[in-house]
Amino acid sequence: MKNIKWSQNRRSFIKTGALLGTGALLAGNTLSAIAKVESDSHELPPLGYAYNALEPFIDEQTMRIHHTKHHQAYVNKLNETLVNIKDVIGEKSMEDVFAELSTLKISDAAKSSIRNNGGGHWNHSFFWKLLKKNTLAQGKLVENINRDFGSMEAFKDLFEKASLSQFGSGWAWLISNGGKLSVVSTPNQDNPLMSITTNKGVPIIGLDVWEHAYYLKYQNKRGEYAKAFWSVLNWEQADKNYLTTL
Ligand code: MN3
Repeated sequence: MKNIKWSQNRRSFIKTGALLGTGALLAGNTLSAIAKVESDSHELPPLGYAYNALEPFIDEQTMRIHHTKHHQAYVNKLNETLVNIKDVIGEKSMEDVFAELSTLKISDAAKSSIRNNGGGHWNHSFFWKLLKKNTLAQGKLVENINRDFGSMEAFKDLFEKASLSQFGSGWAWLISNGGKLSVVSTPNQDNPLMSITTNKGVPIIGLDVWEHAYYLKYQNKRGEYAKAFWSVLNWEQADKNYLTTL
């Protein structure tokens, strides 16, 4: 699951160059300084579907604000942090940086930003891909959910409980450790890839249980939102996520 790179974004460099144009006549070193920062920066990924595509289970306004305001803010703050630590981060993938978070030679403030804003960016990028109506629960993942939890109902029950019992903001996860499935939760924007968590594994399914993810439609009823999640979970994507861990 090395789908998000710290230095993924070469398009920004090209865009910046095009924007400046040949008439800009910038000194070479100024241009290369801009390009360097830009090439290390992340962009908000497109949702890949309309903001109202998950209605009535997740409403259009929530999706729009969640994607364009909340996720964008994580991306912006992450980019601000990366400017200062790019020599340490280099070409590492986000996943590798999460795995090395405890031992990276960066300031505590930068670590905290990677945890919150890097985590926020990764978690939401992962989450958007997991949302689609009317997909069929089938394949290896479903087979092994039955193997590891006894039944689909038992798994869903456990996952909903994890969503509810995460105090304050956080995420509920289905994770894989070499194929073995378990349900965990993490606070804030932590995720199971981070060295600082006790619930390590590869995320297969994740549910954002921050109030910003559901409050407009569900208010305080997080349990109803967690139940509605099954109607918009993209099982095909979840199965793909799982197959990479076998
Ligand atoms: Mn969120």
